[in-house]
Amino acid sequence: MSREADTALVRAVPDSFIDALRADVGPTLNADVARQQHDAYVVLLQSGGYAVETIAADEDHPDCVFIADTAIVLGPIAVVTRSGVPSRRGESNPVRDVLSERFSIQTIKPPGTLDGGDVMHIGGSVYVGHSRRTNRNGIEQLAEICAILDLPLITVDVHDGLHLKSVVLLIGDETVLVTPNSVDEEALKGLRILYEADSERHRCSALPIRDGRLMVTANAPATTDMLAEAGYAVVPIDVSELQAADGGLTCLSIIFREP
Ligand code: CIR
Repeated sequence: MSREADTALVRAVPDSFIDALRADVGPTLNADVARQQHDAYVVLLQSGGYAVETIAADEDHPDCVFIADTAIVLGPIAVVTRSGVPSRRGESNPVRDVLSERFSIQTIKPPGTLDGGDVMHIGGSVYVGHSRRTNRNGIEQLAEICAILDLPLITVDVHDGLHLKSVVLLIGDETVLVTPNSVDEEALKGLRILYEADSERHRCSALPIRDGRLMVTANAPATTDMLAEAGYAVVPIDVSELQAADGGLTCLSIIFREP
């Protein structure tokens, strides 16, 4: 899992972030606040032992900071995705350029759609969310890529959440933090499940970092306490402005081990 990884690829916040996609209309987004919070996220990754590489912001793509949706790294292969939302499809090119220096590239082609936020690599298996953003054809293309790597692919139906990793988060070896009643949990059998507090439904995001700590969003104190009691070395971080655009901690970086 990510503890063996050593590079985190991130993307800067554009001024156009104020036009980022979001399910619910809320107060106007603030790009400066998002940038400060993103900076803190980068510092935390660096303190956790990652070399952080930053791709410049793209003003034509308000959601570009959510870089994890554009590509996933599976061993020696980087899969360049094809977003389920057309306005995000142009985000991939510079990410592909950076990853192609290190990995062999596979690309999801039409009519397939796949967002990186729907793909989770746990131990010897890959889990993919069938969601509003990732369709059956995208999953079939990913299955062909996983077959090259001899990795079983498990499909998880996402009922209530943008992406699989909006509601199922890898927080440690074979352990996931799940938003209750958000996915078909049958698909997760064999994994240890901890649940997000009901009072914080869809608020908590978490990301394990290389030094063994667990980054957790600051807006979820009850879930954070539960995780601390379960033995996790939690480190809260405020990314509320990025969450206001439906992002979480996993979608802000592509973490990989240098080949
Ligand atoms: C979107 O709707 O695509 C962005 N505003 C948020 C993407 C968040 N990505 C993720 O959870 N993997």
